[in-house]
Amino acid sequence: MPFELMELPYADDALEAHMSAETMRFHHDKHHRTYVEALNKLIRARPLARLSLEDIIRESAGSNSNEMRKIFNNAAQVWNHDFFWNCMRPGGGRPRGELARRIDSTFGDLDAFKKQFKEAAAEQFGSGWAWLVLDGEKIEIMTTPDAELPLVDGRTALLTCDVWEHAYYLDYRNQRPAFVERFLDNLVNWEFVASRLDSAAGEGRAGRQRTVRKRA
Ligand code: MN3
Repeated sequence: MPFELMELPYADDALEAHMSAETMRFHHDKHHRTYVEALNKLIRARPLARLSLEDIIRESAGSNSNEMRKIFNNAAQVWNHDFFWNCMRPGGGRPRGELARRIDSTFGDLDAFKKQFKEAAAEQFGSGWAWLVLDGEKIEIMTTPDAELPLVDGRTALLTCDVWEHAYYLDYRNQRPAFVERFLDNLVNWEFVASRLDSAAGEGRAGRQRTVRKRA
């Protein structure tokens, strides 16, 4: 079964005040679609085609083969974009509960988190992604170049912002920091971010319980 382009979880003009329908049509309908179609073409008739998207990414990560690099880049960009669309919703909001507590205890407060995230996103040289991730027990900000993504290092993505120029050039021209600021203030779906933290914490607990049972 070939991979399909994920449908946006909102209308293409739903984020219009901060991300225009024109950007959405280029970014989702053209850029994202191109990654999906390229991936399907590259894996056709390969055993890899039977794997999940995440397993294709793990299998192809770090390969020296040119063909496998192409597979990694396209598979990772499909995953990154699926994740990015889910990280946004019209109206944004504020983190609550455990997520809000973790942000406060790690960064000081939400504003300090936003400042650090924005700085990291601005400093990512060239195309890439800014992330909030769970690494073991701690949450942290990181960036990756090109199509690279945290799951390859065993980190759990909680939030991402696409900082390739195609994500902001139509609306913000060359002003990446302005785009990231509007993203953080107005677009982040914090409930989705919290759900990622909750499920990762659940898996962590299950893993520890399994370990305990094995020892006993
Ligand atoms: Mn993009």
